[in-house]
Amino acid sequence: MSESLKACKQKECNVSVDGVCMEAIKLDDCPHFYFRLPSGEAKFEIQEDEEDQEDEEETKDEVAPNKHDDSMSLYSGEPFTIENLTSFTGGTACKSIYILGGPECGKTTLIVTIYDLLQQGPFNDILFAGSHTLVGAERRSHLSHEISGSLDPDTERTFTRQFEFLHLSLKLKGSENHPATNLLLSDINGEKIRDSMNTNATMSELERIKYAHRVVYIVDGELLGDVRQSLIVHYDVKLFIKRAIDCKVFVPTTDLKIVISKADKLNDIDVHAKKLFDMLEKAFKDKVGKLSFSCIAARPIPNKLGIKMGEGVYDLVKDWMQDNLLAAPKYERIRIKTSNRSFNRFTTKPRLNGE
Ligand SMILES: Nc1nc2c(ncn2[C@@H]2O[C@H](COP(=O)(O)OP(=O)(O)OP(=O)(O)O)[C@@H](O)[C@H]2O)c(=O)[nH]1
Ligand SMILES: [Mg+2]
Repeated sequence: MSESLKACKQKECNVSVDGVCMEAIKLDDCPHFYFRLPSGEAKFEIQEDEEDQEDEEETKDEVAPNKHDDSMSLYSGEPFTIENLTSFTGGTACKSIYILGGPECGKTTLIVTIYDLLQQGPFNDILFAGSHTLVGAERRSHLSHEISGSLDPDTERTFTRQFEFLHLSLKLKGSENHPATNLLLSDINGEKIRDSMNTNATMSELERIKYAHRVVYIVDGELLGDVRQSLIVHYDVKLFIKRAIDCKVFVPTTDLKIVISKADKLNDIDVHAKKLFDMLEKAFKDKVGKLSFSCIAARPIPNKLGIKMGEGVYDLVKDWMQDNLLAAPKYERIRIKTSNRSFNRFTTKPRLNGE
C-alpha cells in the first residue's frame, strides 16, 4: 500500500505541507483538493486495506481527475471540534466563549438552557438567527426534555476531554438588518478542567483559551453552600486561575467572569458570593484583563424559591454579544525622527495630537 499525499490544483495552496486549505475550506468540500500518489499520480481515496482498494478502483472509474463535484456538504448539526472548527471560522467572524469549571458544575446546562430559552421566542431583546449545531445541542439536552415531568431536571454528562463548540447566531431586536453575532460556546468535560489544576501539561492543552472573546469559570453553587465542600471550592477555583495565569492560558487580555451556578440550591447566596468574589478579586484583579462576577440558576428545581429558569443568563449572553475591548489591537504610535536635511522636506511627518 503506497502512502497518499495531500495536493491542491492551486499552486499557491500549502495543503501538501501543512494540510490546511488556503481558503480555509473543509478538505472534503474543496473543489481544488485531491490526494496524489508519491509518483505524482492523482488518487481519490486513502487505501485502508485490500477491500478499500477495490472500492477505489470503482471510484476512479466514476470520477475523472478534473471533474468538478457540484454537490455541497451541509453542516451535520454536530458540534464543531478543534479539528474542523476552522472550516467555519475561516469564513465567518465568530466570538468564542470558553465555559470552564469542575465536574457537574453546570457548564453544559448553561449552554442548553440558552438554546431552550431561544426556542420559546425572543429572549428579551435577543433573537435566534440560526445554529449549525442543533443536533449537538439537542443531544446534550435530551435527558432534561425526556424527564421534564420529573422534579430534578438533568443534563447528559459531557465525556469529551477536548473542546467541542456549539454555534449560535444571534441578533438584537431593532437590528434585524445588521449582520448576526456568531457565538461559539465551548463544552468540555469538567474532569479535564480539574486535572489541569494539577499538571502544567494538561493546563497547557487548554492554551487556545488565550484567544477567547470571553472566559466563564463556573463555580458550583450547590457545593459552595456545603460547609465541608466550601473551602475546597475556594481552593480549587483559586488554584485553577493561578495555574492558568502561570501557563499563559489566561493572559492580560483575558476577560474572565466567575459565575456561581445553581443559585436555587444556595441559601445566603449574597454572603457566599461576597466571600468568594472578594478573595478572587484580591488575588487576581491585576493579573487578567477584566475580572467580573455573577450568579445564575440556569435550570432551577421548578418552583423552588420562585427562581425562574435561566435566571442571570440573559446578562451573560448580552455581554458576550458586546465587543471585547481588551482584545482590540493596540497600535503603538511610532515617532519618525526628523532632521534638517533637505531630503526630509520630501518625507511626511506624522501629525501627533496637539501638534
Ligand atoms: N438545581 C439546579 N441544578 C442544576 C442547575 N444547573 C445545572 N444543574 C444540574 O447540575 C447537574 C450537572 O450539570 P451539567 O450541566 O451536566 O454539568 P457539567 O459542568 O456540564 O458537567 P460535566 O460535563 O460532567 O463536566 C445536572 O444534574 C443539572 O441538571 C441549576 O441552575 N439548578
Ligand atoms: Mg457537561
